[in-house]
Amino acid sequence: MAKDAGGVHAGQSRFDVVIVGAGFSGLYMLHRLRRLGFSVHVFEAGSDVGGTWYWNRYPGARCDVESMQYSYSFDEALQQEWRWSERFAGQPEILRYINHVADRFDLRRDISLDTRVASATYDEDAAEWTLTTRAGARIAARFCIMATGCLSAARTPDFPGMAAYRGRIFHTGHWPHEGVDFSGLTVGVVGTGSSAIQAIPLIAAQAKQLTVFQRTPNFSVPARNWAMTEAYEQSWKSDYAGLRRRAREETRSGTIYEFSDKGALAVDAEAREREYERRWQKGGANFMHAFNDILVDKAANDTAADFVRNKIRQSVTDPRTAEALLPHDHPLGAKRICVDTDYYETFNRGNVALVDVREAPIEGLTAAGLRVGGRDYAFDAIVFATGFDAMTGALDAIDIRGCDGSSLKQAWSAGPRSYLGLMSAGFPNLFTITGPGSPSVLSNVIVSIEQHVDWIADCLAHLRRNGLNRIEADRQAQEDWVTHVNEVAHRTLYPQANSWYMGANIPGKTRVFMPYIGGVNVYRQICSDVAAEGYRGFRLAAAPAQQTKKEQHAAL
Ligand code: FAD
Ligand code: N01
Repeated sequence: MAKDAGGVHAGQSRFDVVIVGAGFSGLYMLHRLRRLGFSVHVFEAGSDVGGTWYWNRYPGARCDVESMQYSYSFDEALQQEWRWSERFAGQPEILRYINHVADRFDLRRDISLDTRVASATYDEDAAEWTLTTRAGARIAARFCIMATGCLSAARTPDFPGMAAYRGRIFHTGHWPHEGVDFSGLTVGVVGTGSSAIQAIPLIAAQAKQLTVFQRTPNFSVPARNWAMTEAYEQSWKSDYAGLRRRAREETRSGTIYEFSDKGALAVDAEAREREYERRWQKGGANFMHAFNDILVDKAANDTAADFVRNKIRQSVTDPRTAEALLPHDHPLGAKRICVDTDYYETFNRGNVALVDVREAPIEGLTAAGLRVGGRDYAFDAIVFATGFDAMTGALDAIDIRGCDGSSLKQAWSAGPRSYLGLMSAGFPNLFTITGPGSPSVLSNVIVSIEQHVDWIADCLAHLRRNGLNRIEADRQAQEDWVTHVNEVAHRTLYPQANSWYMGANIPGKTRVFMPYIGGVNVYRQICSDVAAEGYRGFRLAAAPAQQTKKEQHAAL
C-alpha cells in the first residue's frame, strides 16, 4: 500500500479522479471507477483503511444497524460469503470486514495512506483540481470526490487548562490502537451521546472509579445483541438481493424494520404500552418504528418518551440518579437514538457517579483533573466522548477553492448549500459522498453511500460518453433544493433538538438542519429522475480541452 512520503503513489501525480478518504465511501468509489476504466487514486489520512471503524476503537464501539444490513450490497458473492458473528458487530469485526473488502477487490494499490489532503483548488482554465497534501505533494485530477465522512472530524471542546492536565486524555473518535487498560484507574467521561453510552458500561467494569459528566440526558434503547444464528443469517441470505432492494427502494431509512401503519394515538394506552414493551424486549432502533408518527407528532412522541423514561426509573435504583438521567429537553429520536448494553444499569454500580454539568458547566482542566462548578475532580484519565463537527467538519478542514478562488467554507458559512448533497454551485467537478442535503446520517449510511457512489460513477461515465468533462450544480436548482431540505425537516420534530444534525454542538456553527429527511427511497428516485432527465439542475459542458474558456461560458 502506498504511503505519502511527500511524493505520490508510484510517482504519478495526475489522475482522472482523486478520492479523499478510504472508509466505506472511498473504497466503493474506487472500486466502481476503476472498473469503469478511470485512472483513480485515494488519499487517506489514517494509516489504514476503514474510516469510522479505523478511528473509533473505544470499548463497546459497534454498529446499531444490524450487520446483515450494515454492510455492502454491491457484490452478491461478497454478501453471501461474509459471515457476521453477532446481530450488531463490534468495531474490530467491522474493521476486519472493510479490510477484507479492500483485499478482495485489490483496492490497496490505488490508496495512499498517512496522507492528509490540505487543500483542493479548481483551475478553471485547465478544468482540473489540484490537491496538496500536508506533506507537500501536489496531485492534479479532472474530478475530485470527497469521501471524507460525516462523523470523522472528532471534536474536543476548547476547555482552558488542557495543557496543564497531567493525566491521560482520550477522545472516543481517536482511540489508541493498542487499547487502554483502565484497571485500577480513576476515570472521568465527558458526554452522554452514543459513543459514551456504549463505552461507559465497559469502562465502569474495569476502572476503580468512574465519574460521568452529563450535560444533556439522552434516550437510549437496549441493543439486546446476540450471537448470529444460522437461521437468521439464512433469512437474509436466501433473498439478499431482494431484501436489499426493498431496503433501498421502499424504506425511508434504508433499513428494514418492522414498520407500523398506525399512529401512536390510534390505539388505546394498553395496546400502545404492549407494543413498546414488545419492541423494547427485542432491542435495537426498531423501537422507533412502533408507530408511524413518533417523529412527526409531539403527542405521539410523548407516549414513547414516557415509556423510555419509565424504563430508566425502573433500571436505576437511586431515585436521584434516575431523575438526573431522564431526558426532558428534546423529543425522543430528535437526537439520534442511542442503542446500549446495560447503560442505565451501570449507574447502579458502587464505583460509578453521575455529575450534571448543565447548570454548573465544566470550567476547565487542572493539573489533576476537571473543575466543575467550583469543585475539583481528580482523574488518572479523562475520556472525551464529545462527538464530531458533523457533516461539514472534515470538508472545512480542507482549504477548498472553487471558481474564482472562492472558498467552500465561506460559501457554507450560513449553513451548507448543496444540490442534492452531491455538488455545490461554484465548485465544478467536486462531489461529496453523503454530503449535507442528502439522507446520509439519517439512514443506514452504507445504503446512502452505495447510492451516491453509483450515481457519481454513472454521471462520470455519462460525461465521458458524451465528450463532456465539466459538471456544476446550477445555483437556482441548489437554492430550491436547500429550501426543500429545510421545509421537509421542519415538518418533523427533529429541529426541536439541539443536535449535531443542526450544528448545535459546535459553538458558532450556524443552526441549520443539514441532512435530507425526505427518505432514502424518495431521495433515490429524485436522483434517478435528475440523471434520466439529462442531469436536470446541473450544467454539463466540455471543458477547455475542447473549448476555450470563453466558448465554454457562452455554452452555459
Ligand atoms: P468515514 O468512515 O468517516 O471515512 C472518511 C475517511 O476520510 C476517514 O478515514 C478520514 O480519515 C478520511 N479523511 C477525512 N479528511 C481527510 C483529509 N483531509 N485527507 C485525507 N483523508 C481524510 N452509521 C450507520 O449507518 N450505522 C451505524 O451503526 C453506525 N455506527 C457508527 C458508529 C460510530 C462510532 C460512528 C462514529 C459512526 C457510525 N455510523 C453509523 C456512521 C458512519 O460514519 C458511517 O456508517 C460510515 O462508516 C461512513 O463511511 P465514510 O467512508 O463515508 O466516512
Ligand atoms: O457524539 P454526540 P457521539 N461539556 O455529539 C457532550 C454516531 N455513533 O460521538 O448533548 C459537557 O452524540 C454532549 O452534550 P450535549 C451516531 O450517529 C453511533 O456520542 O451537547 N458535555 C453529548 O452528550 C451519533 O449520534 C454509534 O449537551 C459536552 C456528547 O458530549 C454520532 O456518531 C456510536 C460538551 C457528544 O455526543 C455522534 O455520537 C457512536 C461540553 N463542553 C457514535 N461538549 C452507534 O451506536 C459536548 N458534550 C451506532
